[in-house]
Amino acid sequence: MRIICYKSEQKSDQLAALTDSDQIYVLPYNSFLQLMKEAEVKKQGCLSLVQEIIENSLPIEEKLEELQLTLPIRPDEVWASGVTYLKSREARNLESKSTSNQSVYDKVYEAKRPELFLKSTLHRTIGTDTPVYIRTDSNWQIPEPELGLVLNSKGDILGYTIGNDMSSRDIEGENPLYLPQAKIWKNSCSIGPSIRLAETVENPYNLVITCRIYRDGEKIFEDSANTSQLKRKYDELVSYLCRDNVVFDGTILLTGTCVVPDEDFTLVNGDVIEIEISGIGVLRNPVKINNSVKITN
Ligand code: DO4
Ligand code: MG
Repeated sequence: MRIICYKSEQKSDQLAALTDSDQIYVLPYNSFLQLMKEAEVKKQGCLSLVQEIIENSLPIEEKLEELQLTLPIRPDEVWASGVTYLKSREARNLESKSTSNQSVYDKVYEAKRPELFLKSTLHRTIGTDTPVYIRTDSNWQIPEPELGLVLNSKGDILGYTIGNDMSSRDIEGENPLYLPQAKIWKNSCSIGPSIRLAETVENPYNLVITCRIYRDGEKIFEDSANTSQLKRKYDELVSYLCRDNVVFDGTILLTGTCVVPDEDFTLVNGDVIEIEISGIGVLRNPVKINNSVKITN
């Protein structure tokens, strides 16, 4: 069972359930947060609440492709995990031209404490079919396709979504202390297109993550990874996020990337990024330069 959100005819956000047979049922909410809260008040899981609602209703006539999907959740914060896959460690060492055998990336990959960072806030986060922006002061930018955990304020994993942790490799490579600038800017994070309810995921450590990039209508990149390659456990990442912290209902925690385009690849204006995760869907974003930014020095 997946949860989506779409623009209704009245242009308001409409939450809906998408069943495994691709039937869509309207839910009486306009955000996943309302569904979460109602389930909590009723002391039941999100899945049983959704099942109860759809049992007494009919599916809508529209097909998924006909709906204008929006963010399936409007998170106050999106956090991300770094260097949780071997592939990411190698990529970070390459971009920072590290020659030591104990770079910060080697250390954090092996350390007990994971690397977690604030990736985005609601107003920097977009859904599917909306442009992600590339920075105007970077010449080496990539998407990072990642599994996202949907959390409540207690750190329970309520669902899984897809995230794109857009990244600037030259800015981070120049100095790891530039991480916030390499990771956070307008439209640098996309989430969606759906949330698969946790109760309906058989094994979250066996999900295929595929990334495809198109330029002028041609596929110029495709690669896949499996969440079985993750070095850490989801609960481990969540427990560090929650330590001495305030975690909001609906926080997203991205779990790190294991798909990295070759060294000579950078995104350009007009590219289209697709990230697919088995059982969740395809998150599709065109790439744009943020023309509203003017560099004065
Ligand atoms: O260390 C920097 C961040 C790495 C990252 O975002 C990832 O591994 O996905
Ligand atoms: Mg990342």
